[in-house]
Amino acid sequence: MALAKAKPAVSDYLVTQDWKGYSATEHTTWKTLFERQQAILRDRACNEYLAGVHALDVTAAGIPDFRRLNEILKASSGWEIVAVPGLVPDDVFFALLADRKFPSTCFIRTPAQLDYIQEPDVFHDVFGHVPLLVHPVFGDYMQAYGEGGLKALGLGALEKLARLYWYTVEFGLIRTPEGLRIYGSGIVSSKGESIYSLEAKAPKRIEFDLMRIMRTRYRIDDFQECYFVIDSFKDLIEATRPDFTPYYAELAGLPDIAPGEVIESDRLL
Ligand code: HBI
Ligand code: FE
Repeated sequence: MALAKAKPAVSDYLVTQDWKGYSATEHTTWKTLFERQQAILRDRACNEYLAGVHALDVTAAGIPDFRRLNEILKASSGWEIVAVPGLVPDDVFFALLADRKFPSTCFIRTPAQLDYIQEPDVFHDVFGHVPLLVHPVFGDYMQAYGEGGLKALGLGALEKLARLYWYTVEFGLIRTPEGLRIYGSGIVSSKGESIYSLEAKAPKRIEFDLMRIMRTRYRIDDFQECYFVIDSFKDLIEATRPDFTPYYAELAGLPDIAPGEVIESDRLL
């Protein structure tokens, strides 16, 4: 009889950021990406995101040292960045978030990939995700998502819950007194989509609706065909606070919605 393979532990996926090992070219890639996005996001990203960039002292200087970021991040929010080599298994990802640890990749895209890269790199993870972890309500939402993720795995509902992450954490828009703003990390880390998501005519901008989002498929290879708009992070965390078990049961009987489709109950902006 073969010995059962031990399930890898969360710690098996953690690495150390070799900050001194980054080349001048890699730091220059960060600088180029940072400066481009800073100019675009000034009037497009939400204030909570911009405040996080400022609080963490993330600048054009180069790829941040996770140890320095963590001094500020831990003290301000209890979150911590842990370095990972790339995408980690879902259960590991959720367990880390539930423990207020955000897994960040360390590598940076090549100069040829400035405008588009499918897998997360350190620019997406640190510039895109980490600033909002400073915000107390958003930070709690991310932790709750990790806890919900572990539960969804047990209920076979990961596909539904992953759509919530996609349409909020990655591609969310928020209404503010100054107008529509971006908070999704997939948008803030993309030059093209930062402009497209707010200004293009084509995509649908739909008021946040939890069940509707969990029925909506998404594309990972192009700009989104729809974005969901929240009014505040408090509304977002309130809407997602209940136990999702009955929601998943209801969703099992409802058809999926295509990314570009509009349904009757949609409130379009
Ligand atoms: N791993 N490093 C990393 N980053 C992610 O965003 C990530 C992951 N593993 C799984 C995962 N995301 C998905 O489960 C979520 O997007 C739902
Ligand atoms: Fe991401």
